[in-house]
Amino acid sequence: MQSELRKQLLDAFTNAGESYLSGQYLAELIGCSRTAVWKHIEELRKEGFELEAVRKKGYRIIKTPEKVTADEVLLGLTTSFIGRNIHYEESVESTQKIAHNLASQDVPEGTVVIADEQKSGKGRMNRNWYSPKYTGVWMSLILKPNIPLTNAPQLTLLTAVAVAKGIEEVTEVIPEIKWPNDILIGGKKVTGILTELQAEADQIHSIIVGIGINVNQKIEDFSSEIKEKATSLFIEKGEIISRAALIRSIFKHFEKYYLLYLDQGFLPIKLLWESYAVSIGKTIKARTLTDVIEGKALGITNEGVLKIEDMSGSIHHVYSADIEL
Ligand code: BTX
Repeated sequence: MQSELRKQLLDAFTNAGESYLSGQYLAELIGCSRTAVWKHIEELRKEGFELEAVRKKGYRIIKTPEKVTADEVLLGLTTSFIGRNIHYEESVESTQKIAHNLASQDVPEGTVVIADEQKSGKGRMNRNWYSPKYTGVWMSLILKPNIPLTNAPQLTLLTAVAVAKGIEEVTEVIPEIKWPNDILIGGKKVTGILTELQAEADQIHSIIVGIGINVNQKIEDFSSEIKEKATSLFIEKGEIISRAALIRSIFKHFEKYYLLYLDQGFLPIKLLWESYAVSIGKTIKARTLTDVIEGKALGITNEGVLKIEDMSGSIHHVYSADIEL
């Protein structure tokens, strides 16, 4: 995890924008020696940040390394708790695994695990999630909401809205959400969300929300298995997208909607979710663990449960399923 000093230093550069900050000013602001400031600046340089140093003016950051390390994400982050505590690793099996371990060690809510590569990224029902190096956002967010266990799936829908807003803000491409956890562009999957729980009886200890976003992959980077159904932001927008900027935007929207949800419940999130929903009003096929239901998707309930009207007019409530449009 990042030291408090490093966080304060990056916050100072975030607030300074294009202005220079002197070593003396930074030392006083943070309450450390000028040597300590200098040491952190050298470490940022080693990580790939370019800092301009001008005599009598000080330092400013002129280029960032375009990775998704903690420093890269923290520079410009405006949240108060979502994503403030970042556990970054270049390559992992799955960020979910690490987040589960951290969650049981009582880390603060909003702690996030971010990796540049996952060697065995997980989808739902133990499916694989393809997570190649340096091209995507692979992260797991730890939440500790005081909500009933049965409401936990609502956080998948909330996450989908925050990710959709982040994608829209950073790329100007408007994605669609397919209930419950897919984000699509032009009918192809650009994001998957995996929500897992640590709970006892009816008490949630932690919710681990895994988010996988295809950002800078080219078409040829996808395996033949998923080529037809997957896309990336690069493919859709035609330019390289900053993964760190995308992560910061998602954190910003997530924190806003999460606080709204804790305060007012699911209803305001439902309305936001509906504005991105693609399946509503269409004939769909829902594969649950035990059943296949075909019919018209009527919408979601005030609790986030999908309602389908089958050919005979019966209404089904679907809590978890894979949807085919
Ligand atoms: P899902 O079960 O809805 O989707 C998995 C299916 O999606 C796979 O069976 C495959 O067909 C397809 N797929 C696999 N990889 C990709 C990809 N990169 N792009 C598009 N389609 C793909 C979705 O599960 C939940 C995914 C969560 C991933 C995050 S990443 C961070 C965290 N760590 C981790 O191990 N998982 C989560």
